Amino acid sequence: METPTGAVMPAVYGQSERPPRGDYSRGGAVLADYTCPQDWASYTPADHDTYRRLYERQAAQLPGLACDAFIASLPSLGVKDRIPRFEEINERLYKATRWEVVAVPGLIPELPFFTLLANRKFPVTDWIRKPEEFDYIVEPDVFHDLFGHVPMLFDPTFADYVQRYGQGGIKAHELGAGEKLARLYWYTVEFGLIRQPDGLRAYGAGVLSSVGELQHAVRSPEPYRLPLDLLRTMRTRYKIDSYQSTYFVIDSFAQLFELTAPDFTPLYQELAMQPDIEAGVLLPGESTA
Ligand code: HBI
Ligand code: FE
Repeated sequence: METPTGAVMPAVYGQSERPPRGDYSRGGAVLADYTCPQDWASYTPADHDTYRRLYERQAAQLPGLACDAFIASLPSLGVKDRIPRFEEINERLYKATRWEVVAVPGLIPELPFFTLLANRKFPVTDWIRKPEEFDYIVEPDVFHDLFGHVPMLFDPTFADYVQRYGQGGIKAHELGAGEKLARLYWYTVEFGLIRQPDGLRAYGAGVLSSVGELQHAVRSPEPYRLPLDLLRTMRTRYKIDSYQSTYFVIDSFAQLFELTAPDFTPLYQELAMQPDIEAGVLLPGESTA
């Protein structure tokens, strides 16, 4: 599939083999870093209504399931009854943590993705799911990215973790370890859980933006919940189109930030010698929370 720079885009995203959904040419409006203007005028009344309904349903679910930082920052997303303009969110986000939301046509290859994060730019897909996809969509759309990811970027410590993750991702890409590091992203930024004094809560965007997974991740006795550990987490495979059967739990966002301080090269060397672990498996001696 053609891309702005003429390179052929790898069709593998995480583990989905399908070509990405989205218009990656936009008549030349997609730049070499895969960002493009948010095509706000292209949204239909149905698109705005889908966003309004998704926001209303998901926001009603949050008390007791979403972490305090997420609930405190959600109002900073701004309008709830239509798809926000990214530049309106950026006025508040940049003041809070010097991050900004940038529009992309959809999933982008790992190096441009890591590079945007390393520059405190969060790539937000600017199209929204169709009404018939209301309950589930595999690929990240504007609701998943805005509602799921952006409120957490208002937390200064978490915001620094995501930038450091991006910096580490560029190095991992050079070492051929992008897939291992992608698991750390998956089990923290996308599906991470945090232990608060008042109990377990979700901070991962994939959980927070999903109507069914929020209860499953935080309340269900089914999935395993293990303490976040770099090696264990980066050995653990994941599925992209079903609820997770393993979640990783942290005690604080400072713990996440400190975790990414050291150079991961020796970890990648050790990982290369250890077999992957399927999700939904406990190793001998491990116990689930
Ligand atoms: N592209 N737009 C977008 N959003 C993502 O979350 C994303 C991506 N490309 C790759 C990717 N995530 C993951 O494989 C990263 O862990 C690399
Ligand atoms: Fe996401």
